[in-house]
Amino acid sequence: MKILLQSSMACGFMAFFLAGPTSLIAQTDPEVRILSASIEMRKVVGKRTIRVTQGDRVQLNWQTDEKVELHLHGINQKTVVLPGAGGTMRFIAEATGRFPVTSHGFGNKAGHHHGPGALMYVEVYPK
Ligand SMILES: [Cu+2]
Repeated sequence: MKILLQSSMACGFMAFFLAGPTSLIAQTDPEVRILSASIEMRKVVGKRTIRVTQGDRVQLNWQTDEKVELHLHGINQKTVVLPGAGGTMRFIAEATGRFPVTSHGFGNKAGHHHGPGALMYVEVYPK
C-alpha cells in the first residue's frame, strides 16, 4: 500500500511536470505568429528575411548584444532592444511588400539616422 501511494505520487508529479509546457502554450494566442531574430556585432544572425502572410498577427522577438533602436519601415514599428532584456514588435501584416528593418543607432547614439543598409527584411505575401 505504501509503495502504491508513492508510485501514484510520482505519477502525479510527472503529470504536473508534463502539464507545465502545455498550459504555457495555452496562455499564448495560437493565432499569433511568434518569430525571433538576433543581432550580434551589429548584424542579424542567420536568416535576414522573415516571410509572413497578409493578415498574419506577428510577434517579432529581438535579442541583441548591444543596445539598439530598430525601425521596421512601412509597417511603422519602432522598438529599443536591450542586451538581456531584448525587445518586441507586434503588428498585423496588412500591406504586402518587402519592409526593411534598420537601426536608428547602436549604443547610446539615437535619432533618426539609419545605418548602412537594412539589418533584415520582413516580407508580407498576399493571402
Ligand atoms: Cu527609420
